[in-house]
Formats: sequence, C-alpha cells, structure tokens
Amino acid sequence: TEYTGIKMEVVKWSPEASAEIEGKVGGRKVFLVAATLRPETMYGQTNCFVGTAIKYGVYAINDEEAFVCTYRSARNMTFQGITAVRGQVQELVSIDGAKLVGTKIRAPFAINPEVYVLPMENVLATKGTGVVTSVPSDSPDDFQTTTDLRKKPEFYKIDAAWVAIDPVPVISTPTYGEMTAPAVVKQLKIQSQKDTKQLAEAKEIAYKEGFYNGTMLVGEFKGLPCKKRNRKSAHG
Ligand code: ZZB
Repeated sequence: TEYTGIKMEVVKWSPEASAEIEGKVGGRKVFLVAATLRPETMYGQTNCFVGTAIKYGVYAINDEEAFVCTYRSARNMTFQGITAVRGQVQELVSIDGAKLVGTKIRAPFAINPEVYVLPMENVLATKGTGVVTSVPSDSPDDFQTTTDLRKKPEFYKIDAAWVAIDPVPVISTPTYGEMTAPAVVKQLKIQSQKDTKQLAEAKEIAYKEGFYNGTMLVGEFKGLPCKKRNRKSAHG
C-alpha cells in the first residue's frame, strides 16, 4: 500500500504536553505526522487521533523540524533519507498519547485548518506513525469515534469544543452521496468504535466506493474522479 505522510504543525500544546515538551525541542517547529491512504480526503480533516495508551516521542528530523510519532516509525524514517544520519534516531523527549490530547494543530488543506488531537481506542501502535488524521465524512472509523466523543466528552476526558467541527463534504459517491462514511455506518448499524469487525467491513466498502466511484467536491480537482486526482498527485 502507498501511504502519504501528512505534517500537522503544533499550534498550541495541551497543558500536559507543554509541561513535558516545552524547552526540549531546541527551537524546532514540531509536527504531528500521520500516514494516510487517502490524501485526496485531506480537505475534510476535522481532528487528529492518538492512542491514549501508546508511547510517542518527539524526534529531531534536522535543526529546524521535529516529528511526533511512534519510535518504530521514527526509526523507519531514518532509513528514508529525511534525517541527517541514516539509521540514527534522535529522540528529544518521549510522551504518553493521553497527554497529547487537547493539543491544537494545523491540518494542511483542511477546510477548517485548526483542529485538535483526540483519543481513539482503535489506533494501532504498529501501523503507520501511530498518529491518525481524521476525516469523518469518508472514514467510518473516524465518523464513529467522533460520534462517541460527542456523546460522552466527560467519559473520554475531552472538552466538547475539541470535537465541534461537523464532517465536511469532500467526495460524492453514486451510492452514498456526500457523506459516505456516516451512510455506511448507518447501513451496517454500527453503534460504537468497539464494533471493530463491522467497522473493518465499513472501511472496505467506503474505500472502494470513494476511491473508485467518487467525485471530488472541493479543491483543485473539483468535479474530477478521485482516482484521477490520486494519479495526478501522489502527495497531499
Ligand atoms: C485519512 C483517511 C481518510 C483514511 C479516509 C481512510 C479513509 P489500511 O487500509 O488498514 O492500511 N490509519 C493510519 N494509521 C493508523 C493506525 N496506526 N491505527 C489505526 N488506523 C490508522 O488503512 C489505512 C488508513 O487507516 C489510513 O488512511 C488512516 O486513515 C488509518 F477517508 O487517513 B486514513 C475508508 C477509509 N477512508
């Protein structure tokens, strides 16, 4: 599979993250970095997800930039030619996912560019960077998780304002219209992010429908098939 990396610059750390990180990054700009299969959906980002039980680090990429991601993905990046010394990981500070929640970041290309870091139960530490950018219009996992967070903000220890952005229409599909993920979640009668089996099926359906039959509703490729947009530009 071809993943695209999305860099989301930190605008304001949560108080917990600030206490651990500020003063330790040496003037570098810090970005949360997410791996996505669907760069054409980036207009519709409404937040970003981390796993609360996952360990993250802030890794120096060079003197100007540092990335927040898992150690595993930071190590992989050192073999992709983006760091000064091949194979050498430079961890500036480590941090628990739970403490990143509430951090405000800038999501490139998003219609609402200032978004928050929120908790998701199904983030896998072993996949991508461990940071997931959220597009509830087109990703069933993202739609269901933001729905859960909106229903019970206290339970998830978040401020309701952090999950206030509604899904943004980005792609129209012949079967599901402008809100593919919410429609598929409804069709499969998914109730919560704990319904992981149905969510995997929903993701498969939404992916096929959006990628192969979808038409872009916004941006540079408005009116064109998603497939075409993906061929023209592999990078967000
Ligand atoms: C934005 C996006 C928008 C995504 C969409 C999907 C969809 P796959 O097929 O299993 O490889 N993801 C990335 N990293 C993780 C992680 N560590 N834990 C959990 N989820 C993760 O799926 C790749 C997708 O899974 C990625 O693409 C990311 O969400 C998420 F409209 O990025 B995606 C129907 C899917 N639509």
